[in-house]
Amino acid sequence: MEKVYIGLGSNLDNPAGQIEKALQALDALPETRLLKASRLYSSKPLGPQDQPDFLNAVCLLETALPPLKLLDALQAIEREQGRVKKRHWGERSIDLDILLYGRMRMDSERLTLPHKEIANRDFVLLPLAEISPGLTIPEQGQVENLVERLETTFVVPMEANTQV
Ligand code: A4P
Ligand code: MG
Repeated sequence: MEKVYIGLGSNLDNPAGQIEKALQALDALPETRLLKASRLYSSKPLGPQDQPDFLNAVCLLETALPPLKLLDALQAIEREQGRVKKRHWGERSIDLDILLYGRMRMDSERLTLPHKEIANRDFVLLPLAEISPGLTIPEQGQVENLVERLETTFVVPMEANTQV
């Protein structure tokens, strides 16, 4: 079993409901268990500004699915929840990214691990620090130090997530 961190984001079609539903779908994957989920964080869109604000969260899974099988499963959940690709960094009903897969490093056409933007995104680092204080990201350092290095943060935590 590997410990895997997933980033969840939504800015369409009831974002809080989309994230809740995706967490349940992740917990229901074969050979996979949801261990922790962060609160929801409201964030300004990164990328095109003419789109709604996002809700973001991260969760920790334990899974026996290998990385590409897990990516297939995430993309199936995205399709199931009606995600339609509109534009790069654009609006979406649900986006599921593999942030970390254990300490694995990988750079293939379909999958880069750790996620290539992990150290630059407040809406990823703040919820990661919430559920796993002291977490180190391979080659990048400790999550709290990465948060300090951000120039600005625009994310605001919502009420506690009672899911897990
Ligand atoms: N891919 C490669 N590595 C990974 C990985 N570690 N996890 C590939 C998941 N997928 C990975 O992604 C395109 C391809 O990345 C996938 O087919 C997969 O094979 P995509 O989600 O279809 O979307 P995209 O928009 O073209 O690019 P990208 O870089 O994935 O966008 P992001 O990074 O997902 O950004 N603003 C706020 N505040 N909050 C957000 O959550 N999200 C986005 C989307 C933009 N702005 C945002 C947010
Ligand atoms: Mg994505």
